[in-house]
Amino acid sequence: MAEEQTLSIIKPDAVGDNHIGAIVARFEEAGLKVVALKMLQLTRAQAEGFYAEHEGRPFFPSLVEFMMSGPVCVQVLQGDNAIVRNRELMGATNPEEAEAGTIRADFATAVSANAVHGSDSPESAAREIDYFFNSQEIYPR
Ligand code: DAT
Ligand code: MG
Repeated sequence: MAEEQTLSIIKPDAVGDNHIGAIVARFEEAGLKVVALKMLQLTRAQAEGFYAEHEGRPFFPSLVEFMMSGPVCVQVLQGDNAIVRNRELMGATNPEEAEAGTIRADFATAVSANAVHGSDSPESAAREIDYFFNSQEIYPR
């Protein structure tokens, strides 16, 4: 397995529910290192651009509204096999299908308010990290 970086977003529902620390703790307890982190309020253009792969899907407009509904916390996680590892920690997209003990099982309330985003491939991770961070904002260690 290779040392990787992946993009994680704590979505507006989880930020609003005061779960930033609990979610970041899941990453750190699993051995993933937070090598970049910031809070921001997404503009419509940022939300649409981030989720461009889903444009045209029936849920796209509500997904964009949801992502703009409050501040998000975006972070770069680094570690062995970080992309898959983060997806495992997150659990399934629909929290009703997420395994017990995963972030979405514990903190998400609906598929449309599912607490976290995580890159799903090395290609997505590269694009998504670059979408939110410049190289000077990332502190690999
Ligand atoms: P994931 O976030 O697990 O990578 P995805 O890329 O398929 O899932 O979808 C991106 C987000 O879009 C997902 O986190 C929540 C929303 N979404 C996906 N499918 C949905 C659906 N059927 N109804 C409502 N929202 C949905
Ligand atoms: Mg996805």
